[in-house]
Amino acid sequence: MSKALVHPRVDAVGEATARRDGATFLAEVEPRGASAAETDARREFAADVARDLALRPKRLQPKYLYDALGSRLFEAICELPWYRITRAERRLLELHAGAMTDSIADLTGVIELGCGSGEKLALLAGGMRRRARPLRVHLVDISPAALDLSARTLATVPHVSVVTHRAAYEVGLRQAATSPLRHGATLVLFLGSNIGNFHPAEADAFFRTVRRALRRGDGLLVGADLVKPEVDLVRAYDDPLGVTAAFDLNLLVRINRELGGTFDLADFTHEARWNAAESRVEMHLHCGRSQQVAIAAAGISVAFEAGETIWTESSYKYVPDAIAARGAAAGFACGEQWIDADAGFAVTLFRVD
Ligand code: AVJ
Repeated sequence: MSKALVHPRVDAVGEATARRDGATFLAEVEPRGASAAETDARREFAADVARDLALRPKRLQPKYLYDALGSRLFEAICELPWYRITRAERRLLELHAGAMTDSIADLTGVIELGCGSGEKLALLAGGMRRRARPLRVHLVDISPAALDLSARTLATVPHVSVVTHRAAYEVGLRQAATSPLRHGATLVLFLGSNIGNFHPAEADAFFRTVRRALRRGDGLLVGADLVKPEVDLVRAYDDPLGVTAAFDLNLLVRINRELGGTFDLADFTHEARWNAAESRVEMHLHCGRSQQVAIAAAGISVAFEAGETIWTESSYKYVPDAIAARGAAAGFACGEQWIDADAGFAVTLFRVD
């Protein structure tokens, strides 16, 4: 296949010009007083967008869905009657917090990866039956807003002290697990079916990374959404109120604002597809007519054909045994599983024996 077909159709001269403009644009849109970290983050966003829109199919990474508005829209999704993950998991934690934490003897530390609002952790801490010592909670998230909210929620829970790590999972996990203050056993939480965003090889790597960071007696609690009828899966990711569509399309709004993109929102529509062979729901942004879209800060101009899509997220759905098998493959002993059969959701406890 010729290279022109697998890359954005920009000729060499045009590309060089666009690059120079990109650098200029990046400097211009950078708010005055932006920190070095903010500038780096924007540069990385631009580089990721340029790389992923050159792939076939075109892609964008789901982590970029969560700017300030995207995070609010995600919170709204969690309240939708068709998106049952959050409520099902909350119910399981409310019912079984005692049993979930009892089986980790001398539990003194919790590390939550992707902390969200802190509400679930508060439920778990509040439901612990034997609390010999105060509980030290490490929150790991790349979003400062999520860390703030979580820390505030947990401030009201007695005997809990909070340490925040603004970092990617792996880095934050290492910081938290090697904390000199560490004594007793640690429980790592990976909730909300965030595991669903990982492709199979990434999920395996994730389990191995957590396993390496832990010691005998520690545990890992994973919440995962289960396979269910296709109509329910599709409605959960393409709701009748259009909130998920707004969440998905906001990624283009964000590119227009932060990177000087020229996406015309009227030409793109949100799509949710159940890919049974891969056991995942895919979100796509479908382009209705052929056009060229420029993204100044990324130094690119991208050709779209009518009917082409940008693949923005995968949410893998599990059967209970498949979750247990993933952990076992990484060297964990599978403890118990708590299942909400109605919503189709499982919380699984892994232990290091
Ligand atoms: C936060 C990744 C678990 O995949 O269900 C919700 C994100 N995307 N609706 C999921 C999401 C569309 C959510 N996770």
